[in-house]
Amino acid sequence: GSRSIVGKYARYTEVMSFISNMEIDNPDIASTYSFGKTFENRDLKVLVLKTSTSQKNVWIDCGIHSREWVSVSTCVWFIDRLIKDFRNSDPVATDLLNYYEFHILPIVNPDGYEYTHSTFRLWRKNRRPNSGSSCVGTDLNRNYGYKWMVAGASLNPCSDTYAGPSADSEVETKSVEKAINDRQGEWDTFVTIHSYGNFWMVPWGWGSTQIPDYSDLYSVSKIGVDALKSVYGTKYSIGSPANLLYSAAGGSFDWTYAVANIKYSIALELRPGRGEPDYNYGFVLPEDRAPAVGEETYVGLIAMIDAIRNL
Ligand code: ING
Ligand code: ZN
Repeated sequence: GSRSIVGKYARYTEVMSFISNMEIDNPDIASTYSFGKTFENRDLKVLVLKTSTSQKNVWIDCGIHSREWVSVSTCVWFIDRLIKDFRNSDPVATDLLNYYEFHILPIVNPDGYEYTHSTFRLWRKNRRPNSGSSCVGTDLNRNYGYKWMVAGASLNPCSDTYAGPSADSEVETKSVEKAINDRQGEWDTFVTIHSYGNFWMVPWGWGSTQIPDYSDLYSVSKIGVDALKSVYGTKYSIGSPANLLYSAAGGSFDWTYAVANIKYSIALELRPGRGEPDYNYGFVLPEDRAPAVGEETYVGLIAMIDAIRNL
């Protein structure tokens, strides 16, 4: 089968085939690398888009929480659009690919993602069993090794925000940290994509103190949300998880900001947002919204990253 998965809620193997096909069809700019295996032995595979002149890296990941399907479809949309814009000699896409290597991980948590397709639509965590409990899984966005367990996380394996037995206990978490550490000093931007709520977020997740770079991150985020809104009028709020949602420690972007030293560490919550007709769908946003969410998010992220490049 070879249906196009762009703008669809695709399965893990379809997303892996998609990035392999991108690599085969675009050998001048696209390559892939695997940096680990999940508990259920699925490949953690990144698509890289770059030209020979790139000098800094951007990381974008999706699907750390398996039920957030529109996150995964948005990473696929981003890949498709960036390649098309580059092929069409769009000036911003050309400048961006001449300066940046984009490392895109479309599914951080493939075991959980497949479980949401096969068994339970609202599963959030990974799928590693917990010793001494019949409850399965760790919340990967509570498992990263910075201020682990200081807020908004649980030590109960049955909780949806179970932080794991220790920081970095999960192979998915450890592997992402290693992939980033292996290219230390090359990153200037990290974006991790969730749903839902229409939030464009800056650290910290762990608590409500403001980061030293808040005004710089706010400025580029404002450029992102303004560009995003220009597409279909979707309104985003900018702030930290602690201020917009709740405090939550052990999240990936606290780690990338504090430990990996990636200044522009950003987390998105895609649609639906409060006050929108779709709000009650929550994580179960209908698939026919995926193209619009992908498109507006692409436009917002490209605007933000181009602003960072021009600093
Ligand atoms: N929201 C995120 C969560 O992990 C978040 C919010 C992002 C918290 C980054 C901390 C750091 O709870 C969803 N919907 O998962
Ligand atoms: Zn999430």
